[in-house]
Amino acid sequence: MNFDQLDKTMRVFEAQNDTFVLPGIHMVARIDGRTFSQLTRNADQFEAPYDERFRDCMVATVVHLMDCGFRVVYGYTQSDEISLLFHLEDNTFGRKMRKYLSVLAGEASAKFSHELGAVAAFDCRMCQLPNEQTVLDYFRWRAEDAHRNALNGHCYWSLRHDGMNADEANAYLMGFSVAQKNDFLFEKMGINFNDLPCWQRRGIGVYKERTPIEGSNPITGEATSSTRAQIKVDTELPMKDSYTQLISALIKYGELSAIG
Ligand SMILES: Nc1nc2c(ncn2[C@@H]2O[C@H](COP(=O)(O)OP(=O)(O)OP(=O)(O)O)[C@@H](O)[C@H]2O)c(=O)[nH]1
Ligand SMILES: [Mg+2]
Repeated sequence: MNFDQLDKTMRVFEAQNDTFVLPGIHMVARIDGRTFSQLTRNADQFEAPYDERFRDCMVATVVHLMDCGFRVVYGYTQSDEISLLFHLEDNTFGRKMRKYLSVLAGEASAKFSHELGAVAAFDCRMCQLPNEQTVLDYFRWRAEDAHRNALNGHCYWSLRHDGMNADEANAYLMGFSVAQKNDFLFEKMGINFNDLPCWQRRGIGVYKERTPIEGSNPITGEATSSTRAQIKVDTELPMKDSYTQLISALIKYGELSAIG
């Protein structure tokens, strides 16, 4: 068998099971830190439940992923996960699934490790969503998960910082409802959950925002005005209907307008 024949024969084994995302399907990739419970526990420089350096590494990774060759209209991060919403017409790699999964996991792992200064890896999965409503539900789901993580994390770590071990803290909180957790934080720990930083309770969004720029024509001196799309890292994401409207606008226009 010459090389060309061998190449043709072997390509079949490589590509036979390739799958593609159908046109008209919304894509959201979720990229999640691999065994980050261990990473954050072993590297004892991280504060728990929330660490600002860890957050900044995650945000830098989102910004990088939004500019690594795909058409991403919204990035969202909370805890050790990142969700990326692609433009409905994104056609990178002909929508070949394995390229999205492997490239995004690889780019995220490389960028985060570089930011952190230690080896860290991410996995990646793709949600294929049939319509705009399921995209909106997806992001509501992840925001509610952020809220739950924040409440549970603050309850658990306030007990740990108070001297309990992991088993004692888990046993103490066993069976607590959401209301009881809020009451516990407020009455026993002096923490008003609603006063905690918004980025911890809701996560962080990244998207393009178009802003006006005023200038002047270098030859005539006349005033000029144009617009520029800039990446915005939103640490004060809105809630409920306002959040839904933000994501709807990004689905529709691919960016937000700060012009009004
Ligand atoms: N200390 C600290 N830990 C964090 C922070 N953000 C995320 N983490 C850790 O990241 C973990 C993320 O949870 P998971 O993704 O469910 O756990 P995992 O160990 O990464 O497991 P797999 O994703 O299944 O590989 C949390 O349990 C925390 O331990 C932070 O700001 N500070
Ligand atoms: Mg993880």
